[in-house]
Amino acid sequence: MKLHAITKTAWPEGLILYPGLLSENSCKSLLDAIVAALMQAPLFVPRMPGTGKPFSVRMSNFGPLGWVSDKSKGYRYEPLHPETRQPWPEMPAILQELWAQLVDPALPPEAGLINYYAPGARMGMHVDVDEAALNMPILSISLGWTARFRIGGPRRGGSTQSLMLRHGDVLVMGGTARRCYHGIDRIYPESHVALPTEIGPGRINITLRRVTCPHREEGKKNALPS
Ligand code: MD3
Ligand code: FE
Repeated sequence: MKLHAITKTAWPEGLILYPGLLSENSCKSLLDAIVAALMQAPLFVPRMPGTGKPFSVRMSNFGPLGWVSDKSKGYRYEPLHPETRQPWPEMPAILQELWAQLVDPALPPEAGLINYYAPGARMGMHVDVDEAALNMPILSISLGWTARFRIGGPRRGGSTQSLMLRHGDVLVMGGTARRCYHGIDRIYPESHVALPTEIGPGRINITLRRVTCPHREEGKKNALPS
């Protein structure tokens, strides 16, 4: 008899899923806040540095800093919307409270990236390294359609695992997971939850991030942790 050893990699350390943590009422009020924010700071199309290839995901932000990307300057955080040149809308209290409870009450999130996935949109495998505060976890909230999320290891091309992210789910990535490759394979109209008509069909993901690092000098972006 032939014995097969199937080595299944465990989830990366520091990845915590809270399925359905947000109640339907919380999801609804968060979606109201998102609709209001998008009136002030409309979704923009981020572009790959160098090639200018557009992302299929459209974005906006809450908070003092917003993640943006364009052909010439690439991935970075900016205090102003790239098209309106206005500050990003304020971080809703519900997001600030969630971060204080699950991540850190002392250092509030600086960026609340709003990702909108229309049907067919996806996000390729990448690591999030545009933050100086690489040791702080990232908190993500999923709304609307279900997504198949994929996470690998710290290097591109290693083994990966997938998990479903559904309406109301909260995912926290700290520790080892914070530096792992990840992406969204596809989204599914699995549930009956519909995003507000002002947004359209599909999925919204909010990621809360600490961007600056109080203990690290300015301009030393992406410096290795001490
Ligand atoms: C794991 N967003 O905005 S959220 C991103 O669903 C991003 O829109 C995906 O990846 C989305 O950068 C995934 C979950 C997530 C966010 C950041 C991570 C997982 C992560 C950073 C490190 C490891
Ligand atoms: Fe990411």
